[in-house]
Amino acid sequence: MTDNSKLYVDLTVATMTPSETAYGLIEDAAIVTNGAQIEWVGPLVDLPAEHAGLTRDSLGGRLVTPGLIDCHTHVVHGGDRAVEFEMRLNGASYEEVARAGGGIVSTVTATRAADLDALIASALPRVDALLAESVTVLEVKSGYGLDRETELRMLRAARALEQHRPVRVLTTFLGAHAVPVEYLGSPDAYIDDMCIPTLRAAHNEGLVDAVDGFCEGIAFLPDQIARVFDVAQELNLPLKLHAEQLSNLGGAKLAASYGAMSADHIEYLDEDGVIAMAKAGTVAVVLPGAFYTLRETQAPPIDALRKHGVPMALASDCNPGSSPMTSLLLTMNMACTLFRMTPEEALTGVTRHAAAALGLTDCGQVTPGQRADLAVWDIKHPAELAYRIGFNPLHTRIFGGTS
Ligand code: DI6
Ligand code: FE
Repeated sequence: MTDNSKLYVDLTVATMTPSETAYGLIEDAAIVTNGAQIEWVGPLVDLPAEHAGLTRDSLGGRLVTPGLIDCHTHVVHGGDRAVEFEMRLNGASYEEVARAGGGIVSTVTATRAADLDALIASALPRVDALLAESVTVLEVKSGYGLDRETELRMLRAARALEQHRPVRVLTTFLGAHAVPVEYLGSPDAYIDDMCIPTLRAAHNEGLVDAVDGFCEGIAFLPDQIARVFDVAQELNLPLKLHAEQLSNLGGAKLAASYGAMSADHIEYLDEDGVIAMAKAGTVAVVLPGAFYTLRETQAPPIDALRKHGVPMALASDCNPGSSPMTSLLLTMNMACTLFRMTPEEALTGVTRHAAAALGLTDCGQVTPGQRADLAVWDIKHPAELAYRIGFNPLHTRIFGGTS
């Protein structure tokens, strides 16, 4: 117990720790934080004597959960794609839009045109929307630069978000996101001559926490992704992969064979791929915002993921093309309504399993030793978080012990 200690009482806590009770729920609970860390959690009646003298901060019977974690975003990018949205509504498919030079490539043009300050400024309102729902950890990908300078600038902008807002940012290098126009028809040359050297440069600058790719017919084939992964492994960087979003190229299997932290999207994943992920401990990151926006009809294999015990995380996939969404609460609702995930799976997906998808062990649960990243909600039961649509019951967001 130190001067930094705080004692919260009059609360229910969803610890999200695996336990006998759903959500790891503890009623009539107390939480002791010590600076940026959680020191003690449990029923108030069990509060150790050493903490009993602390001033009590009543949370008025509210529900406490871990601060939410958005483990897959593209919040840093230039421009928007409202016109493409309109094109699709006039009949064009996502792949047709991409092949016509729209899609990812049009965002690349806008991102290349934006300087560092512009990238930060345009990302901040999106970050603020996520933080307003208690997000405390945010993953941000590059992948709209596709040239050395712009990829580095995106990652610098992502890192800079921590200077502008109380949030922890993890950066992911996604150079293998799309083939830029100057390499059109030469994806191998792009991978070898641009993507890999840029990854090395970004790593040298300390800008990369993980490496990702887009394994898809309209992007890169498994052997091209593998070349990027080989370099990432040489640099000791953990891996993630956009896999099986529009078709099944065996991306999740490839990711699992490299011991990747996560395979993301996975609508077209088959049971073989699920088994490979289970064996490798690769987290499934489910992205209902993209499924919804693209009006996809093939849902990810939730039953098979459950059957084989693959942890399921959820994320916004906030990006200007396939998921212009900045709400994890809506993401949770969509996962329940569209994929029949349970509200408990949904909340686990944006807390404990989202942490696992990022390789983090110090957040995503309310347990001693974890960071004091907490959300205080004006609700009684955690199922309310996934149940409502367009309603934000956040009362207080606590980041590293500070509200
Ligand atoms: N899959 C997606 O859904 C996003 N990226 C990816 O690899 C879409 C990116 C975009 O359309 O801008
Ligand atoms: Fe994505």
